Amino acid sequence: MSNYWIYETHTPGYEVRWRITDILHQETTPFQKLEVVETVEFGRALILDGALQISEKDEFIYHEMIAHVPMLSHPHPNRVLIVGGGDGGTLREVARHPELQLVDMVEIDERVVEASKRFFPQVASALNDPRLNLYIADGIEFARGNHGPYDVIIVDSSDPVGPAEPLFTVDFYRNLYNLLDEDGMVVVQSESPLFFADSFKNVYSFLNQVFPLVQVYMAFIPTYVSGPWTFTVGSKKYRADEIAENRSIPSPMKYYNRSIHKAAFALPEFILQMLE
Ligand code: AG3
Repeated sequence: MSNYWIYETHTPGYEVRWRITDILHQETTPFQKLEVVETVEFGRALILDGALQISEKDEFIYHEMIAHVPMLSHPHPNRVLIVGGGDGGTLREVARHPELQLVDMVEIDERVVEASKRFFPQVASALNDPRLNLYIADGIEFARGNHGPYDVIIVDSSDPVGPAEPLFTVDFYRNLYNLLDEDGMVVVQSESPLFFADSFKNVYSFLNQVFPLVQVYMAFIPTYVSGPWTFTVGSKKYRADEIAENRSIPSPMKYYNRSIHKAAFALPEFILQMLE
């Protein structure tokens, strides 16, 4: 077996190493360091600035959960905005809803889109969907502009260091609020409640400053820092923990189902206390 390892450093006290068989690609884009490696346990993986973003084996969990929870709790998600998400995984799941009429995606780093098309064709599969308008642009600038209105906005960013840092601010969420229709909702990938507790708490408190209804849900993502991962929804009208009555669930799914949708909103005590 190969004896190559890559190291993913999460905090000064916690590092994960992955045995890899190959480095398929490495480049420094204008925004970040981008690597594609072949891991022994999780298949091919995309790494940005040293943090694993997608692995072939478990990307379905993150992408199904970030997409279908808002897409199915909204009764008519016709117009959707994805901020980030350049690999196309979130788009792939959003595109499975026949209600979708238009999806704008704003990704800052064109190289992520290119790398995904080349190395992760199953993830990038919807990047040629005719309903998609892809903007290679800064999400912060885009959100200040005159776009929308959207029914659902999904913020599929990397961690709040490097290019994604300004996406974790109250000003940005205020702008997203303005891009949403009067019954719209936004979901933000809000990091590990254990390792990035401050980011997680900030997202919750910032969204609460802007939206009347804020709800947190979780999924277990083996390749992300220690597993438990949070998503936070800011909504103008609909509860995110309820599937809208008129909607039917696309099939097949590999993680998401009706019970998971409900159960994902059940939070452990220590997380509830973090939100007080
Ligand atoms: N976006 C969230 C990745 C967060 C990973 N963080 C980490 N490993 N420290 C993933 C993008 C997938 N479309």
